[in-house]
Amino acid sequence: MTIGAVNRIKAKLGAKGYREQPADMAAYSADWRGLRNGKPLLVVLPQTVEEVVFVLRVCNECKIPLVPQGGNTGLCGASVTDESGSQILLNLQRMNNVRTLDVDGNSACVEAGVILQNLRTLAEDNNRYFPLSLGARGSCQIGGNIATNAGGINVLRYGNTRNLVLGLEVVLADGRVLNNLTALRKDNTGYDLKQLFIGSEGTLGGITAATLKLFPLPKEFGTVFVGLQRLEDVIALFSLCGENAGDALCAFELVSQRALQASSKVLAEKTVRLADDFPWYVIAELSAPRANVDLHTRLEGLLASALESGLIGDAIIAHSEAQRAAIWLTRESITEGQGRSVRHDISVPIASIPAAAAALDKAVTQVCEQADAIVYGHVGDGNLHYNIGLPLDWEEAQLQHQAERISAAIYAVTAEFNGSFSAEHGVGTTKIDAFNNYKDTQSKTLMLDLKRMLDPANIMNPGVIFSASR
Ligand code: FAD
Ligand code: 2HG
Ligand code: ZN
Repeated sequence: MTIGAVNRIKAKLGAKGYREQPADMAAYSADWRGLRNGKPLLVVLPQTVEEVVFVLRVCNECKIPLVPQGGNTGLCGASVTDESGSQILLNLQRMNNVRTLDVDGNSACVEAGVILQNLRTLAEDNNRYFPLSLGARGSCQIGGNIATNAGGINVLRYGNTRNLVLGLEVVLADGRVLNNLTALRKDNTGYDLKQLFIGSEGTLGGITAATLKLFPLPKEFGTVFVGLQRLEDVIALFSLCGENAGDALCAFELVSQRALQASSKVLAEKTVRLADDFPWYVIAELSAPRANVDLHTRLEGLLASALESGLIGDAIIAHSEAQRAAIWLTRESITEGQGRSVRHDISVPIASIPAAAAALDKAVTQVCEQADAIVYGHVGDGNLHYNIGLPLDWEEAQLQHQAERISAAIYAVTAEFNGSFSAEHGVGTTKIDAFNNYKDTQSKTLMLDLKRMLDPANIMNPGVIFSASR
């Protein structure tokens, strides 16, 4: 039955539409973190909605599990198949058309395989802005961004991916197409079904296209790199920036000294430098849609008063686009520079961050004295990457054992502070224990009911969010 199904899919998609040799499938098989090295039954590369429909119908009929994949930059082990050789990998890269661009209406309808940076560039070429921005923007795809409800550095001003989606086209597990590709800003005609698929991590259907919001293109940026002594001061600076800049504040990111070290490992030279080292750094950015709005003067005033009151220790303002890019490169290189750490993307209420960080430090050290905390993140959203490096000479089994204990301690502290065990990257396969332990029972039950209704044969990314056995 499986061989027949594979042959039908191959015949329908043609030679460009699939890969079947292990060497050709290798590029799609391992995830970015190297956590999973899958063995797909077949990699399919459809180019049209009709082809996606065909693949899903056949998989549903023959009960073949299927893993949707975009740019394969996900960080929670959900974007590749398992090692059984029984799952099909559905990569959307060839569905990369821009269907419509409505400049006056501030929206674009694009297919799922469009690379995030390409959409940002297209918007910019048309004097518009697509604000989703993350280190993986040159590789990740719109479908993946939507399926993970990606965050990034501009959530503070523009919201998560969820807030950027006006409409969706989704192929359901049984091959039916949900066409919700509206560009309407207001529509109260019953349930907002697109929300179900945003953040669903490929477990409910294959997203094939989306209508997305565009914004006026910022013409002026004010970007600053600040050194501070205490996390309490970081939170006070956040309040000050909000009070002074209001909606112009679009990013407020935290970098610890240890995270800065990690970043400088992958940069040829330190791109941002203050005269002294500080335990904490903040990257804050203001933007304005009009040129010649003097954000720098506003920032200088704000920073001068913060310096005078001792809230901050030092600061650099970017005076050119190159300096601004260097500041952001420093922030974005942390992910790569830390190597294989135990990663977390927790959130807590913003005011609790200093107390939560102290409790996290204590709990992690109690579990493992060698833990090397690499802390950074989207502090303006209450979202911390509290990542833990472990000794490089440890055996894999020892690493695994300690990683599990450390993550359990981190999630327990996060729960004490009424936080979330995943603010950004999703549950995937790596946070199923946390999902089982910390997600409330009613939500879990309702999610499973929805999953069973939309995907009764459990073919869509099985083993992601919910345990494979369900
Ligand atoms: P993939 O990794 O291919 O897939 C991710 C999930 O989406 C999987 O569950 C997959 O099955 C599903 N999926 C993919 N495409 C579809 C589709 N068309 N239909 C249905 N399901 C689909 N994330 C953040 O939130 N914020 C950050 O700041 C951030 N920074 C990052 C920096 C780096 C250097 C890296 C490597 C990753 C970063 N990430 C970040 C994580 C990752 O980039 C995002 O989760 C991104 O949205 C994933 O997009 P992708 O196209 O690579 O999806
Ligand atoms: C970021 O904020 C990403 O840079 C990646 O979400 C986080 O490296 C990580 O774990
Ligand atoms: Zn992040």
